[in-house]
Amino acid sequence: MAEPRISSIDGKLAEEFAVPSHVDEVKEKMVSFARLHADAGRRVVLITSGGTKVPLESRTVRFLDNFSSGRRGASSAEYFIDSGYAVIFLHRHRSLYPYTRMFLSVNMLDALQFRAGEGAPANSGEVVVDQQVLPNIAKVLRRYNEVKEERLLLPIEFSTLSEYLHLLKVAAQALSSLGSKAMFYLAAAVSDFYIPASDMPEHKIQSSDGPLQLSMKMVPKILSPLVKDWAPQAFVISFKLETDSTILIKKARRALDTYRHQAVVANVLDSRRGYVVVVTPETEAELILTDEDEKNEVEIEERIVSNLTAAHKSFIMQPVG
Ligand code: 9Z3
Repeated sequence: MAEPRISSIDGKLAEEFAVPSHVDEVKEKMVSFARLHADAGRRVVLITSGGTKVPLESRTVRFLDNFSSGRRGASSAEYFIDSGYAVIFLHRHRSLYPYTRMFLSVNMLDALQFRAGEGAPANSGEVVVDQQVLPNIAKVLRRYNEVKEERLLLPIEFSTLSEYLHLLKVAAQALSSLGSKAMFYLAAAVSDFYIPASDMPEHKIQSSDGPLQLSMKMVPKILSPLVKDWAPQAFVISFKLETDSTILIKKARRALDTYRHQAVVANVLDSRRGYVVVVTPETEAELILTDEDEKNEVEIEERIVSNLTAAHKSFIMQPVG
């Protein structure tokens, strides 16, 4: 039997990015999750969400990070589940999380009250939720429990770029058995630059050594082996972020030409909550929230997910060629 093709990125991943110790355990969880939902005839989406952390020292005191809150990924997870998908949520530790994201601005202790009378011992008495502070809590809790009961959400955390890259690779491998029924929705804001493990100082960089000059390498383009080798039949969506709107569509098209995946969701940093363009080889769909939508608290992720789930359905039905 022929040996599977090892891409140069696989080699680089193994040499320059520390492998997380729990990677095999996570892969097994993903494989059983995929099997469970494939048996139930469900489609599965892997969502990446939040920013990656790039350490500057092996015993890390300092690191480079980015702005991503994880809101795009967390809210999209809810809309995918509502559309009948099971979701692997590969997210940055402590970034926004489906369902709980709605309550993050609330101090938990302000939302709770004692029901017991005055003078009860300090650690006894019933604690109840003040529904004025958390108006949607009952509805969200009910939905969260249904999702848990049906095992529709598999949360996996990463912090560093290395963890992200290795976990994305095993996720792609774990979902490859689903063929075209797997979707990759790569919304995480991934660093383009890193310091290889072999070039990294072990200890904290000393300010007494003078001004810091960093030399960083380019992060290998993970989309390439994902589309070509790890999950070649899957429906793959990447995100393109720019701050200059005049180059956005050109960059999105270039990504599609280079990686030959199915769509790019293009967005500009400042307007990302209200405007995106879903770019495919043949089409460009502008999704825009109106003032009326915003008044009604419509989220743009609902529109993105609706566009992509329809496209995924057609993709699954098209003859393999
Ligand atoms: C995105 O463009 C996401 O939409 C955001 C969402 C990160 C802007 P938030 O988490 O923001 O809701 O605060 N993600 C992809 C960003 C990225 O790193 N793209 C790379 C690029 O543009 C390609 S994979 O070159």
